[in-house]
Amino acid sequence: MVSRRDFFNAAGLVALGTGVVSRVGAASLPEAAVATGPATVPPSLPPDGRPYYPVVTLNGWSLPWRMNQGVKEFHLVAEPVEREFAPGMKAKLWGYNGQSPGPTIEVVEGDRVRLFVTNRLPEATSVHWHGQRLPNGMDGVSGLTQPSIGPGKTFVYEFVAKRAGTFMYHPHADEMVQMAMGMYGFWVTHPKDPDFMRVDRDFVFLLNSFDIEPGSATPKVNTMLDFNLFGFNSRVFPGIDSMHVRQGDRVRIRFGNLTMTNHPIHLHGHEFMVTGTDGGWTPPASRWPEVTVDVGVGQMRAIEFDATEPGDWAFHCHKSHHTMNAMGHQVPTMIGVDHRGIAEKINQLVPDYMVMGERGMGDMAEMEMPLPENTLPMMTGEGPFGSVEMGGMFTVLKVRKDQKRGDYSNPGWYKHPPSTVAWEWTGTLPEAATSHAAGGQSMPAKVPAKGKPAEGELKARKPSGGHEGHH
Ligand SMILES: [Cu+2]
Repeated sequence: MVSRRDFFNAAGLVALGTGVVSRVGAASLPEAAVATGPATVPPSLPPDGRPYYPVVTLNGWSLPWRMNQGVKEFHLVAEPVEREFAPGMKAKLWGYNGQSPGPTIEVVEGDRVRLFVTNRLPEATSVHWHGQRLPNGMDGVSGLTQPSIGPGKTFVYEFVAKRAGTFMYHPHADEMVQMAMGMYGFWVTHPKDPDFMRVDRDFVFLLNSFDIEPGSATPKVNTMLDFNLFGFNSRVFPGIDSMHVRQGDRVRIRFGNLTMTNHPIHLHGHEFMVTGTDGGWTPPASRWPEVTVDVGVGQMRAIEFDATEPGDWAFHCHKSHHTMNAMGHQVPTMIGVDHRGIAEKINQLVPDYMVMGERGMGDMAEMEMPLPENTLPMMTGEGPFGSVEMGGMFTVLKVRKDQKRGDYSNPGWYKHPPSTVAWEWTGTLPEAATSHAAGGQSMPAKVPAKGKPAEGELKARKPSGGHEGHH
C-alpha cells in the first residue's frame, strides 16, 4: 500500500495546494492532482474504499480520490495542456489535470461518486459520462440536461456507479473543437466481487487522432476526415509504451474510440475474445476467437487472452495509414517510375534534389532527412533487427517467462531461441514455373466497330541492382 504522498511522488504527480483550489471559490473541493508527463504510471492498490484490482493506463495515470462520508470525490480540471506525442514532438492540446487524455477514473460497482469539474478553458464545457446509467440531469449534455460550465466555474456531478464495465468521459459542449483538441478520459467501474472476471494485467487506453501540420503544435479543429496523426492515449509510435506481461498471464486490453473513423485493432501471436463492449460484459456463449477487432466511432472493446507465447508481438491498428506519422500522407507514389535522367536534370537546378520512393518508401525510415520543426518521421522506431518502419497506432506486447508478477517494467528485446528467426536464403534459386493461363471473364468484351482493341499489356519495371547472387 502506498501513502498519499508516496503515491504522488511515485506517479510524478503534483498535488495542488488548497490555496490554488480555493481560488475557484469552494473551500471543500478535493485537491486536483495533475500529471506533468506522459509516463505510464504503474497501478497501486486502492488506499481506501472497496477493494479492486487496478488497471494500467498506457502513457497515463488514474485520478486519486478523497473519501468523504462514504462518497468518492474526484476533482477534474479542464485546461490547456502540453502533451509530448513522442520524443521530438509536442502538441498544444486541451485536456484534464495537466494531460490529454485526462486521468482514468476507477471506481467500484455500487460506489457513490461525486465529481467536481473546474473549467479553466477559454470557453464553456461540460462532461458526459459515456455509457453510464445515471440520473438524466447528471448526463452532461450542455443545454439539454444542464447549463454549460462557463470559464472559471466549477460544477458538481454525483451518481452511483451502477454497472461494472468500461466507460469514457468527454465534453458534450462544442464537441467538434473540444474533442479535436484532446479532451477525453477513460473510466473503469470494477465489479463488486474483485474476483469476477479476474485478470492478471488490465491495460486501458483511448484511440485518438489529430490533424497537426508539420512545424505547428495546435490541432486543426475543423478537420473532418483527413487526420495525419493517429495515437493511443495522445501518444504516437514510437512514443507509445509497450505492454509487458508474464507468460501465462490472463491479459485484458480495453480501448475506446473517440476518433472520426473505425479502427481494426490487431494483435499478433495470440487469439483473443471480446469480453466487453460499451454495454457491459459479453455473455460467454456469444464470444468467438479473433485476432482483429474493429472498434467503431464512440465504441469500446475489452479483449482477453492468455499470453502463452513468449516474444515481442506487434499490436496495432490494421489501417496502414494509421501506423504512419504526419509526413506520409501526401507524398506522390513513385514506385516503378523510372526517373533516371530526370533527377540529373533537376540536380542542375536544385543541387540537393533527391528522388524518393522509387523502390517503395521503406527507405524513408532510414533516411536522415531534415524535418520541419516539431514533427516526427512518417515511419520510424528502431527494433533489434533494424527500423520497424511504423508510426501512429502501433506498440508491442512483450510476453516473458521471467517477468515478475506485478512487474510492469520493460524487459528489453526478446531473446529468440536458436533457429526460430526467419533467415536469409543464400543457396541457388530454382527457375520459376510460369503459368500461361490467360484468366477468365464472365462475358466477351464488345469489340469496337472500327480498329482493334488496344493490346492491354503492361510491363512491370523491376528494380535493378542490389540483387547479386540471385541468378
Ligand atoms: Cu486505425
